Amino acid sequence: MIRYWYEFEEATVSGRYYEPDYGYVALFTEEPIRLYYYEGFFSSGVIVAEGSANTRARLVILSPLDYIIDADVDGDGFYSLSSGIRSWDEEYPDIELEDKYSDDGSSDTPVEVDAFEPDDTLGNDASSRNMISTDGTVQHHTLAPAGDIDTIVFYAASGHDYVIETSGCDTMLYIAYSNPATNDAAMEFDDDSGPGLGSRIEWPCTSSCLAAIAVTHAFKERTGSYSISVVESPASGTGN
Ligand SMILES: [Ca+2]
Ligand SMILES: [Ca+2]
Ligand SMILES: [Ca+2]
Repeated sequence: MIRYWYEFEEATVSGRYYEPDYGYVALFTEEPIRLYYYEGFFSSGVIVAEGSANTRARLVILSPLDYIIDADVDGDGFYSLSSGIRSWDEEYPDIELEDKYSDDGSSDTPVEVDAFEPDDTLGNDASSRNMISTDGTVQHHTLAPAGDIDTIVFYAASGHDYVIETSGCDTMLYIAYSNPATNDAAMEFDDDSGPGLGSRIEWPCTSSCLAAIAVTHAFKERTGSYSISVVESPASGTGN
């Protein structure tokens, strides 16, 4: 069924899909599939295929660029296997589902909101920003409620290297920095270079500045806890 709205149209599916060898699954949309007129592809929606004994697979449309496939293979109501975030552009080769949820620091018990909040945006006032030391001191944060963003800043000195690392849940790590002399701003990003599904960025600072870190969960609908540290060292290169 398709419904038309001012900015988008929504489609829902329902029914059974029969496969000659495996039988059938029931199909339904947990969230309608939404196509904005100004986007080239679907923006959101969740399609579920339900098999016997409550086993389920779902396609979660994250944006016109990416999606996730999750599976509940034992019918316990919890999607334990996931493809992770995939790009539609990668086409659809054999997609391996992995046990991404059980060891990522996420759990069924609610994760507490941490004491650093509110820190979803950088305060204008320096005293309202959360600073982290660059001597490796570990800070413990949570990404809760779902969709939480944690911003953390540190002073970076020209000619020094910095390693920013998270461990715990499946984080995404961003660092934004600027060259105050030229006003050039840049950003780097990492997902899984740290321990487990943690993140790690090695960043050689070439111009002293206040560097801003942002941490989010790789799955915007999930919560989790993580540790973060920043380690400063003299530049390893010889040109400094
Ligand atoms: Ca937080
Ligand atoms: Ca936050
Ligand atoms: Ca990650």
